[in-house]
Amino acid sequence: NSRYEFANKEPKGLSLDSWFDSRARTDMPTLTPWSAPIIWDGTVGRPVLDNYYKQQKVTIGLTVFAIGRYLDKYLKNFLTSANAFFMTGHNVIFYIMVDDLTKVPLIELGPLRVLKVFQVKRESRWQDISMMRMKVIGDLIESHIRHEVDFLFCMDVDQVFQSDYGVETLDESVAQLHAWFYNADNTAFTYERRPESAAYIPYGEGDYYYHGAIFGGTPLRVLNLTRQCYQGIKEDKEHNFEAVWHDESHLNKYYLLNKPTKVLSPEYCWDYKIGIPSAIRNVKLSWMPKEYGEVRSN
Ligand code: 2GW
Ligand code: MN
Repeated sequence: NSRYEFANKEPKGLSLDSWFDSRARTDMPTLTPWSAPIIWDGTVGRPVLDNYYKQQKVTIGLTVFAIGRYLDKYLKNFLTSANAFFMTGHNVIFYIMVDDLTKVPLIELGPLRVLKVFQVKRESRWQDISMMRMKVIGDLIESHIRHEVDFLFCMDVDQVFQSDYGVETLDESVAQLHAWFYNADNTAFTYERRPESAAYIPYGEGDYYYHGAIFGGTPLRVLNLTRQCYQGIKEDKEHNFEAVWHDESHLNKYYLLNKPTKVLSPEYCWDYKIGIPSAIRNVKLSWMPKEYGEVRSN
């Protein structure tokens, strides 16, 4: 019942078996109950995919918001590391949303990389800074992004790329397993549990706890996601309600109803505070430590 039509960008001449080995990891589930691949290190033959996407001349977009202190504190490291490790060898457009154009760091980009900067107005509450991303990303997909890229990722800025984050992550609708919950039972997931919220998920339901720091897919799929999440955020606001984990709660509700076609292991967004369990073999992106008192004092 979506307003959008989804163009099928699945690799056409490329079957899942030609690049994905679900048996390469026996320590972790590598397929969801609806048979979407869960990308763990070792399950992917990346050269096959790299060749395929190079022939297709794909362009991949990456949106990131850096507002207020997050602009000073995180954007430079995020961009520098993304330039080095995000979709190396493929065309990339970075869409940077900031509240102060004069503070955008000057970094030397690789040859296949373009940076587009947009000014957005700063919300006074941090919860609104986080949630308004759904609205702004949706508007930007409609006006620019859908004409410019084949695939899109949307990420938090308070993280740093550690190694190649490649085309094995591309798909129609891509969700990220949250590092703290990949091994947890669904009753432990921090879904919104109050029935008054549009993000409500009852105990016993839900497949995974997904992380709001990364979501992606084809532009139309991501547009649909951001519109539906923003709709839920607005409905809650009309009832003076706010979901427990803000946009992330609405994202989890969305993915419960609209199953992702690919799921990324927590190696794609790891929190070193947890340590390095044996399942985590190759970290591609990691959380930056954050002193909540310092950055969350607005
Ligand atoms: C956010 C919280 C408190 C104070 C400031 C901000 C803030 C966020 C800000 O001042 N400026 C800013 O640009 N942001 C953007 O929002 C930035 O891109 C940041 O990465 C993103 C989400 O905020 P963050 O990273 O502090 O939230 P986390 O790491 O606790 O993230 C999870 O939960 C959030 C909802 O509470 C989101 O769903 C997020 O996607 C999740 O990773
Ligand atoms: Mn974050």
